[in-house]
Amino acid sequence: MSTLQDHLTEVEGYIATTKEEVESFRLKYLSKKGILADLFAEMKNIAPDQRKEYGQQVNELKVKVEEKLTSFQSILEAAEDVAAGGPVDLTLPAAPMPIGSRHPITLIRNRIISIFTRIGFTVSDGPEIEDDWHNFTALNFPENHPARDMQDTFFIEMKSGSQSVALRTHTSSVQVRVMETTKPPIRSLMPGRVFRNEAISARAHCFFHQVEGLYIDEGVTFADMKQTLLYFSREMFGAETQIRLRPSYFPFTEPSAEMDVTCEICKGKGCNVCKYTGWLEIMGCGMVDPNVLRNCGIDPDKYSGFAFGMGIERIAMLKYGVKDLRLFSENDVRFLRQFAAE
Ligand code: 2U9
Repeated sequence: MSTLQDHLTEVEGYIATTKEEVESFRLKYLSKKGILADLFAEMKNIAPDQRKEYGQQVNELKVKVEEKLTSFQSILEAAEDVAAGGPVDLTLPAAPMPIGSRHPITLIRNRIISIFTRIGFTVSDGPEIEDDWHNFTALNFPENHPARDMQDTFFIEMKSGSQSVALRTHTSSVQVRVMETTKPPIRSLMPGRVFRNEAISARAHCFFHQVEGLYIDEGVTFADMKQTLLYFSREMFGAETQIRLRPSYFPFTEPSAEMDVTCEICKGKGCNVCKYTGWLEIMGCGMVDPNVLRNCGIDPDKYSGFAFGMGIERIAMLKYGVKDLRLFSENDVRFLRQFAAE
């Protein structure tokens, strides 16, 4: 069932291009059996102490609907006059430009960036087409090692027959470039699109978006990583959020872990989003492997660091309750418009 906020979002983003559309919008909201009539009738079921606030919100919606109607009616009438060769009223306001909304992936990416830039992280960018060194070898994926199969890669056919150019499978390749060119301390985030050769379904796609982070300095420890990720989780999912780390394996970090946060929806009690575990897995992390530091020209005896990586789609699905990954890349405006209020 749509909430009052859903209706407000719809009305604010509404655009009509014909008189018929204006009329059906009017009927939908203002007719005897329209949405506003239903919302006013609902008043009797609202608790007395909340009735005043509810009434104000419904009235606010009604005013917005009426404003939209008046504006589109006058614009479309003026357009008809012009089309019929009538006089042009130059004092009329210009037709409103339809304003789009930010994509949910952009919204989540910007939130992640803002949380980490507040504690001194910068943002780095790099190419989507990568060479074998930056995507695999520098990251401690040995030649012909099964670890390379963990990330089904799209290789690019080169005229030379070389198999060493591919679409990046993670943004870690950007981290390698940063490490090769920057003397520590390094505190940087790498947001970007990555590619994996997977069949498209509700839960997998051949491209998705990641944000990775890297912190390298003298004396950086696992405890620094835990505290940084706890800070991130509480900013992202709420001040009461708890985290837990489970041992894992990545070629580029040692030790490695997967990080879970307490489920924001059921507050850890168990619900169908967290599959009744109370926990949601949101990222991988670990201490940068000394081999990786060495490969990038950083002395592992002097410096240490931690890294983490998360899929933006996964976080967006959890935060917005989206059940199908494909919605993020289909550009259906009915889906995208729902994020207009953010
Ligand atoms: C360097 C060294 C270490 C980045 C990391 C992960 C763990 C991780 C996955 C999360 C979900 C990818 O989008 S996902 O499928 N990532 O679990 N990423 S540590 O570690 C780095 C990166 C760069 C030089």
